[in-house]
Amino acid sequence: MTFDVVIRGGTVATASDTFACDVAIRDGRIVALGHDLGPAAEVIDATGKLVLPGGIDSHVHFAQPSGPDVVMADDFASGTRSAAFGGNTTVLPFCMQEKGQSLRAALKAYHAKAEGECYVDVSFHLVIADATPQVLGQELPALVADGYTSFKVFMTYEGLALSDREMLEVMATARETGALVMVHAENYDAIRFMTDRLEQAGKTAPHFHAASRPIVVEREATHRAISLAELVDVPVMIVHVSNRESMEEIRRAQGKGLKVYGETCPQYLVLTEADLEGLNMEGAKYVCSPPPRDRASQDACWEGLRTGVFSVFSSDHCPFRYDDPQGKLTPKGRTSFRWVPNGIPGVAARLPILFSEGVVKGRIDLNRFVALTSTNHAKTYGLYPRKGTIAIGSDADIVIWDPERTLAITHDLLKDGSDYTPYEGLEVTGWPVLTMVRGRAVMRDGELVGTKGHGAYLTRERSPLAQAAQG
Ligand code: DUC
Ligand code: ZN
Ligand code: ZN
Repeated sequence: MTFDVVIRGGTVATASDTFACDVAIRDGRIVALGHDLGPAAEVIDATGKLVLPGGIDSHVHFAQPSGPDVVMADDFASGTRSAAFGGNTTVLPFCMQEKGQSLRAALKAYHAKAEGECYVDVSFHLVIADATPQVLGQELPALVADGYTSFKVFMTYEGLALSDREMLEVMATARETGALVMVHAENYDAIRFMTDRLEQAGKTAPHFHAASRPIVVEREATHRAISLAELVDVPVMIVHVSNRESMEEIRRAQGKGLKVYGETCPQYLVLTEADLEGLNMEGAKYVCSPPPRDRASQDACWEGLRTGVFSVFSSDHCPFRYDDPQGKLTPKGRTSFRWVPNGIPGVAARLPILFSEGVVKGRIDLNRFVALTSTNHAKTYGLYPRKGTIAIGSDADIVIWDPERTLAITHDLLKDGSDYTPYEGLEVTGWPVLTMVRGRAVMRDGELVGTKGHGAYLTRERSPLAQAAQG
């Protein structure tokens, strides 16, 4: 029987094993693993390369309303294109509810933005900004049943921050429906207090963004989120963790047997607060929340990745153009860091950074790399084993990886809609040479070869982590 594609001569790595083996694909799925598998319409030579499950980035933002006069730099076309250039085959963007809006209306708008536009597969998390009885009692249970099985809640930001009571209500709904709650953990009042004080002292440059939300602000909120989840007896994922104190809160909870999970991101491994100190407004390129911290925090994040305190490594890709009045250089942002759009691009740089800084430098092994960039995302968010592994029956979502290619990251390699990368000049070893989504190449040797619209919307199962809490 002829296959559509055979990937020949590579070294396959999953979250648990590394082995020399060919991969045969038919109708978008992996159908055979082994040697001398037989004829195929296309044979891809992967000699000297790694054959890995495609990256799954479970934390990205595309086409998100970002306030008056500010425009996010990526829509679904450019965001998923950039994802493919970085070796990703599935991304999970957020569908952001706005105050007063129903979740169904928010979803309708996001589906309209994504429909026919995607190069890789996508599935939405829901952001709950308006936890009304209608949303909690009617909409969420129906939407979880329809495959929207994870929600994010914010403890900070005007128009997004939930009170502790609202957090508890959302968590209780998650428990009843078997959904997984993701938490942005920073103390809103503390940030407002610090921001007001800094502005009163004339400290308005971008680098004061970091001073406005120091580690204690994140650590306190992390502790509180975990405590609320403990009260409700529901699993939680603390996203974009930046430092040791917050990591230790998660570790302590895990040690007590609580179902608390953690995520960290590239910016907390290779950037520091000092990056926000560029001349003029240059520091705005690094404004994200939580902010990058210091070397000791980077070490803590590595420890969390190594020891399993963090089970997923995501980009938190949240792109704004720099040299653009609708981006980082919005006129209001020049008056105070308070108004600089929060977020940085990273979907294409995530895998190279973790491979180079992690695998090549001996901090994590290859199987842990696969777990942190792909398998654990699929397992956490209800996509496994369709996604996140190389196994017979799984979707043929594969990245062929050159483990020896060394280059300096430059923005032109990443193909996103922004005009800069915060990782410009960072030298990495390890780079994707082919990204395949359900058996079709999307990126090959730095060229876009896929078609817009090949990326499909994925409805998801309930997270196995969350289902355990039900009942
Ligand atoms: N939180 C995110 O998850 N992404 C970007 C900005 C933010 O605060
Ligand atoms: Zn967040
Ligand atoms: Zn985010």
